Amino acid sequence: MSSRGSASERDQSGSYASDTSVSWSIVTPPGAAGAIAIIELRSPEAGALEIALHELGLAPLPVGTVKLRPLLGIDTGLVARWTQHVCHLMPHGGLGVLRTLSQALVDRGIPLADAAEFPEASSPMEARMLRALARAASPLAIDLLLDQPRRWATGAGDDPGLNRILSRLMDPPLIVALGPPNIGKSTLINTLSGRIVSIVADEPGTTRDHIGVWLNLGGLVVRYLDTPGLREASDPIERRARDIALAAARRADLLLLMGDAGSPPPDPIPGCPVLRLALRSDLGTPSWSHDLAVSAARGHNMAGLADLIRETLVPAGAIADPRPWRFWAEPATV
Ligand SMILES: Nc1nc2c(ncn2[C@@H]2O[C@H](COP(=O)(O)OP(=O)(O)OP(=O)(O)O)[C@@H](O)[C@H]2O)c(=O)[nH]1
Ligand SMILES: [Mg+2]
Repeated sequence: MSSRGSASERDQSGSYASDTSVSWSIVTPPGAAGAIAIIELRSPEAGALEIALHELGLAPLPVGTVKLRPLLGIDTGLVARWTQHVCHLMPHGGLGVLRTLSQALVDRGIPLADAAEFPEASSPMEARMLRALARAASPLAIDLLLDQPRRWATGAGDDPGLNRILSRLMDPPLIVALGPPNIGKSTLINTLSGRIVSIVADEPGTTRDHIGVWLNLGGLVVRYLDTPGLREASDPIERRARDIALAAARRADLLLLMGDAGSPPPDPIPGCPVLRLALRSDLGTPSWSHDLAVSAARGHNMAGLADLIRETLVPAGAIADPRPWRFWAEPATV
């Protein structure tokens, strides 16, 4: 092929890098049970896509046309030429078809977009790892990601539960703080973030809307939402604020159910991992059972709270687990 080296050339050089400007990626959602998948061929270079389509055995397709075509002898599907630089192949959406087509594209010298983006990578898996490294939210992800090409090369299998936990290192999990008014919820978010993000006052109903920050808890980056105190809302603004808090709680990866020595035990909320926290512990600790007592104003147990949250969301055992981690979003294709 004029625009790219063959697979055997790449093998001999020991490098995955090729001189093509055309790359592909799967743009339909990973694992979606759709009847049709979309593979996007893309090139920043005018004319490169024509050559690639020709060499894939696809007849010329003017920009703006969609045709039903045989796809590399593997499937039949629509081919849509959106622009000079973008063309979509739409095979059936089964994982088997996708895997075979993806491999055929790589065999014909058209790299996965990751590999095109990281020509210094020595394998598609390493290119994929480098891309993940660039977007990982948590510092704790770095060493794990760097070790993934080696782990996958061993042929060991991954584990869905472990994948789910470790995905929290890529996309920050959502933590929602809930509790009655005037117990120190906003003081806690201010202390955890080291700055004033939420107004504090000795008056119930100070926080009227949810306030969010990203926090780095010992290497795990989380999204943390402070919410208005939960109470029977008398006016519409407070009712709206309470609804917002409860809606956020339904999406949370972890709920912090809070109270202090003077408040009743937090109501259990089914379906989401929960930590029960006693705030303002310098004024006394509640009789209801709690996972940790903290005083944000006095700085008491703040490091313990960060450790507890991190261990609940991403246990140290998951970080130390030697198995490979499926850290990418699209189906495993190469
Ligand atoms: N003694 C003591 N007082 C605290 C502590 N944390 C917060 N407070 C005080 O408790 C009062 C309420 O604090 P906030 O952080 O505004 O409470 P909140 O739960 O966010 O209140 P709402 O926004 O109304 O729901 C303020 O006067 C704080 O200074 C603590 O650890 N110890
Ligand atoms: Mg508040």
